[in-house]
Amino acid sequence: MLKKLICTAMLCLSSIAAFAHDYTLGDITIDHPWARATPPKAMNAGVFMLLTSQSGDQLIAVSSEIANKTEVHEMKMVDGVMKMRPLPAGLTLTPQQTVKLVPGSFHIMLLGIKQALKENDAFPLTLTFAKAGKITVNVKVQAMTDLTADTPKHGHN
Ligand SMILES: [Cu+2]
Repeated sequence: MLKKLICTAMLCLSSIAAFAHDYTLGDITIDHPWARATPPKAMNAGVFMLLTSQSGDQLIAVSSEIANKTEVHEMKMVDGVMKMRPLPAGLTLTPQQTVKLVPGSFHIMLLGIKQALKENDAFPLTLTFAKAGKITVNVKVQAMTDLTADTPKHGHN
């Protein structure tokens, strides 16, 4: 149901919403990992998904062969400017609460991507959780022209 709500908000095509694209690892559900398509010379890209842990966990590492570096970021207002910064200890998953990695909030940042991300492409991303361990998910690339207002701008502290 959550996926449907999220996809409606992002004006997903119904074919994307219908695509079975969930993963489970231990008691963690990873729902609809996707990345926003990038312009041809882009250096960075954002990856989004919904994470739910029944007993609580911590996303401590992320990696992908398509980027030089991969970080978990949060977005915060600093002096009236929205900035993103890495979460050094990773992302906390509170028991039974869905953590939404969505544009404008938490996200996984691919830094130094080796190629532009094109709509309908897919690539592997490995997530490591403190308790549940490791899983590699397939990230779908989607065009998100309706959400260009929060295209990642990098203001790393
Ligand atoms: Cu970022």
